[in-house]
Amino acid sequence: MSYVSETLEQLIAKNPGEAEFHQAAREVLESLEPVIDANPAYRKNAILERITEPDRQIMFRVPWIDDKGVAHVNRGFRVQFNNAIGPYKGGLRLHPSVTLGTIKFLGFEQIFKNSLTGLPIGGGKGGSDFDPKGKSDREVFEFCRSFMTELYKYIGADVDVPAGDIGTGAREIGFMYGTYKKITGLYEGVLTGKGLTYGGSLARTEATGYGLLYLTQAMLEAHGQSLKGKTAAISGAGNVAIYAAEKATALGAKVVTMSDSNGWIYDKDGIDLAAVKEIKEVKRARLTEYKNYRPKSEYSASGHVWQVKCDVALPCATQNELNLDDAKALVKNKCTAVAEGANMPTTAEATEYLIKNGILFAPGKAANAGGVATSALEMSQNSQRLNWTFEEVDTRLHGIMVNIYRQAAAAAEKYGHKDNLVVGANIAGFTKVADAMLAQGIQ
Ligand code: NDP
Ligand code: 2IT
Repeated sequence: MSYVSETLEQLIAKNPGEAEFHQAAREVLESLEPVIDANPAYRKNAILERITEPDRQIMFRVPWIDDKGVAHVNRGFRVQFNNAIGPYKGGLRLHPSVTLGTIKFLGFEQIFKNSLTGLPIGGGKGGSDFDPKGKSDREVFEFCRSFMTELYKYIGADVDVPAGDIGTGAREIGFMYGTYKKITGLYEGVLTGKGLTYGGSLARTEATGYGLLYLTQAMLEAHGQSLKGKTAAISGAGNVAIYAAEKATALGAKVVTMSDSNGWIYDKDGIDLAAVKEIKEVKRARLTEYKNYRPKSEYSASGHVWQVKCDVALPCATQNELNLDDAKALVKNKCTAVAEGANMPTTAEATEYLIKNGILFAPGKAANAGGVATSALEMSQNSQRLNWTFEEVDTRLHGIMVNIYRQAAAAAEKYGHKDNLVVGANIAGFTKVADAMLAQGIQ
């Protein structure tokens, strides 16, 4: 049995019930075969066993009291996966579906994504099965404070630096930062995605969505295409989706769909982003309200946005939201590119189908790395006690995304999988971390 198959078999046996982690690990490990074969030192030094086993996984009780005085208990997680190239770095997801397996898949992906940015950050992820939806600000504060009274023990500006993800935005980061500072007395860059008045970076809010489009543009240009005049389908209506839609529009595309967990909107004249921002960012409401702003738009509570005809598809909501049927519809409708704003939004079968059918495919760990890259730029600014301008951060972000595309494309070609960015991103991200692990001995 090959080293990769052996490691995967052990991983599945040792981590039962963690389907998303198995899915992410399988995708990465299988694409590493050519590199593993070419470098016997990786097997000799148990690199695959070590890179798939987190340094530590922390699970804790998070009790909080609601507005009626009733106590609740959620489960908190932080998985510190790998710090070979820098402090653990990765977001905190607050969503009722969160399990240890979810956080492990995200933390594992983060190792390679963070490596691709070229910046010194290791991989980690955390979160809770708490649902911020429908909670008052006071309830969210209670939860965040309780969560941080445990998490603070394990993090620090040079140790582990959490940030936002699904359900964790500026409000939650503010509450958590305040609690960390209150307990430790340290004013340090322990979280990223902070508000601009207390250490946040300009362009961090926009970074994941903008970065997604910078990488998409680089990929299209390498194939003699551009975003100008293209129709784009986007899923999600959160942080990533909103700023992906903003940049896609600025680069000349027309965005015709967005979605939330209840349904999706189709606006053939192009989505009114100011309306979506008001509904989602200000009112924290549902996309059903979009019709009040644009009576001619359509709302659907069933199916996926991928059934709509588009040239470019940008899944920006959550994992496994683009399945084989969706992939078939995209191919049938002559879509030319899929770039993942979310983490692992395309199922394994759908990814294979899209690539086989010649669709340009940018995997999340390359395409959505702009968020964490800009988080690392926020860490730099915090260390320097300086703030850079929006243009400076945005220019660096653009350079990082173009470089990620080039690195992934070059690694794919070098190992005989030209244009396969899944293989290329995994190999390029892995090599740097694995070589750092080799240099540091068996730890
Ligand atoms: P937000 O919470 O801001 O938005 C998430 C959006 O996706 C919402 O519209 C939400 O709908 C929808 N959604 C979430 N979960 C589900 C679900 N289970 N089924 C259907 N729809 C769902 O999160 P982000 O925009 O920050 O994150 C989106 C994706 O991007 C995630 O995969 C995240 O890991 C990834 N990502 C985020 C980065 C960041 O910097 N924020 C960086 C890199 C990747 P509703 O409003 O109904 O909840
Ligand atoms: O998935 C991700 O890369 C994020 N949620 C952003 C992590 C970060 O540390 O900014």
